[in-house]
Amino acid sequence: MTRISPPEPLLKKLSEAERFVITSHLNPDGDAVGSSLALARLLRRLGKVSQVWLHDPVPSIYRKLAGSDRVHVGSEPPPGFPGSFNAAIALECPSLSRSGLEESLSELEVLNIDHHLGNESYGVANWVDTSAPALGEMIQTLAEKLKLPLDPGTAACLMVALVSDTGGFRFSNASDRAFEAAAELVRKGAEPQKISQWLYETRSAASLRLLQEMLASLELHENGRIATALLTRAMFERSGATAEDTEGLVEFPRSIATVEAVGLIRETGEQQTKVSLRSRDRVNVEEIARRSGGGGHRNAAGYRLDANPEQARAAVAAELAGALEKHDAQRPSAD
Ligand SMILES: [Mn+2]
Repeated sequence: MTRISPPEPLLKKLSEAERFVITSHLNPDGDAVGSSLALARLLRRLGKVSQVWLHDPVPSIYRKLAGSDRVHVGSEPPPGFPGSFNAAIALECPSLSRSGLEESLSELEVLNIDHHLGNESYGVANWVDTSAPALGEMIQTLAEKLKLPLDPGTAACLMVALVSDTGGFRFSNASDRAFEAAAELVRKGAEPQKISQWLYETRSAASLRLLQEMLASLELHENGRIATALLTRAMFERSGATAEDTEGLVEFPRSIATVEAVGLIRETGEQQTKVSLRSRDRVNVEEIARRSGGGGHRNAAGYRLDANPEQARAAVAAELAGALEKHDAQRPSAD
């Protein structure tokens, strides 16, 4: 797929404005955190002021990244906002509401940088490249374009973005671009072994107890092609786990040989759930999420559903069965 270069209006804004707020989506993942911190560092190299502002806290596995302790967290604006800032940069937000800070950020000109399908082009400048393996890879392209050399700290941020969005280079977005970007980051001082340890070997004991509970709730549907599992409030209570401990749990049902699509349902309140969908290959779960007001990628998406966990499970299993049927119908008969 063709790489989309940073558009001129974006480069112009980046060079003209002096003080930026950088934000990303709710429940920030490795790409959101790594890209935000890397962009902040790059803008500072240009002599600009940049403040990262996220609605939700930085998960502990990303707190080893330089600058993560300076992220402003919460719905209250950082000091001096909006008067002392010229522009807001939204990363990884298909719509500005995904930041959870839409109302405040609308007071500034917004620059929109994203790699999600269905981005609403809400910025005064928009750079959307859906073939980018991670937003971090776009930030790396931007650094190159601005002729800003990467220091080891920035390279580490971008590596965290790339490794986490490609699932450790195992997902369909682990493209030639992903490996080329990674090679460059290693040359600039990123240490893959250290980063893998941060991302994959720093689980809490509570998260494993929660995993045990989740696996006990596992159900297979459609001859084992679909798996669903639950994370109820009672499970969180029994295991002592927090929302943060759910990171990566959805990958376990997906690792079953016969499973092509997974729905993990997390109970967030009375009659309220958050659904995480995962799929293999060409089974499209993004369509399901988008229909329900959520979003994501073809193989990883999510949305909120007002239902109790078992109701949500039934609904999600039916949606996934529909996606499989669609996938089967599109598959050439020789396959
Ligand atoms: Mn991403």
